Amino acid sequence: MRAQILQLLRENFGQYVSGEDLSRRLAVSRTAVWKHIRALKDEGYEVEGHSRLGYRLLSVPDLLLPGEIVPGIRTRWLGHAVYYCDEVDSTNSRAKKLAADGCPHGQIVIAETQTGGRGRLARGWFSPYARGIWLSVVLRPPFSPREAPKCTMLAAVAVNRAIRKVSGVACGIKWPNDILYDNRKIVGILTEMSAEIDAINYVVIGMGINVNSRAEEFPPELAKAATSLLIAGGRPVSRKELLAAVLGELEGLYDKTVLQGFAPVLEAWRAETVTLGRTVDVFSSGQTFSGLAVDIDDEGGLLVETSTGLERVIAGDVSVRARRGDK
Ligand code: BT5
Repeated sequence: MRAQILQLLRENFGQYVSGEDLSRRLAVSRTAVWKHIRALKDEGYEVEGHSRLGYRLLSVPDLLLPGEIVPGIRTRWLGHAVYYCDEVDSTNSRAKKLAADGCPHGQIVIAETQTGGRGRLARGWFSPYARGIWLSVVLRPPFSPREAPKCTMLAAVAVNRAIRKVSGVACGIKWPNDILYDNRKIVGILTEMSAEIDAINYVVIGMGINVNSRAEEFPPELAKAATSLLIAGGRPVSRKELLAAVLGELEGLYDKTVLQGFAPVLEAWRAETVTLGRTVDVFSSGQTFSGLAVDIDDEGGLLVETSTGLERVIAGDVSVRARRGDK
């Protein structure tokens, strides 16, 4: 009901729609209309009421409220079930609970801020209010559990494409789960899974995208390592548009992967990575070594040529050494 009222006000943006008209078209009492209007105002919609003329919408909040994002989502199945909250501990933790309770394939969880946003290995993720996209998607893929880590690569390619389309900012993917601009992190991805030996129950892909944070808003420990699309492109980016594009790209690439396997994802990943062909320092399972990142294998493992031979890295952190002339 609220969504329908909002839709009618939106269609007549800035113009009065009479309370009588709203109650007749939606077959509810004028008191019910008034209650929904009050709830919309509480959410941050600026609605002016006039005793004779009715209601008019003057501005919408810059939030990822379902009423704001649903009209822009053009997918077939991804993001049709939306769990939105103003604040949550972690969208990934919430998505895992929803998945365990049987939520549909394609469910998404979005929050304006996270109080306990997570990276890998219990690291934190800085998630300031309404400045980024803090998003988790629940998938129930037919892949074998061994293939699940490649969902991170799938998401990285999809997010990178969406960023380029919506903001024009060209970023690079760093193995295994970051998107960088100017060697600073703009996106982090965290894939978590519940599986039996031979089948996946669900995969939750969490994506943190720094969209409109200003440089001075990052905490000191991230000041040199993190950036946002606003800083990179020099202008604010619509979170709503970017979210819709991320979901569109993700759905397209996922559907293709179900039909064709991960080869197209790996190929796209290779074309968009900043890791291959570079000297890297690897920190993996308590080991540290350096070498030339030469390729990824079919499982998404990173192949690094060291002075003692070829090493295969399946998990860990990699830092890409700056080249002479890099900023
Ligand atoms: C990641 O881990 O990069 C995965 C981050 C995933 C975050 C999303 S947000 C929605 C969903 N819900 C969650 O709870 N998580 C996901 P990792 O590679 O381990 O990197 C973590 C490190 O990145 C931290 O230790 C910081 O150094 C750095 N970091 C933290 N917040 C950042 C930010 N906003 N931008 C850039 N770097 C950040």
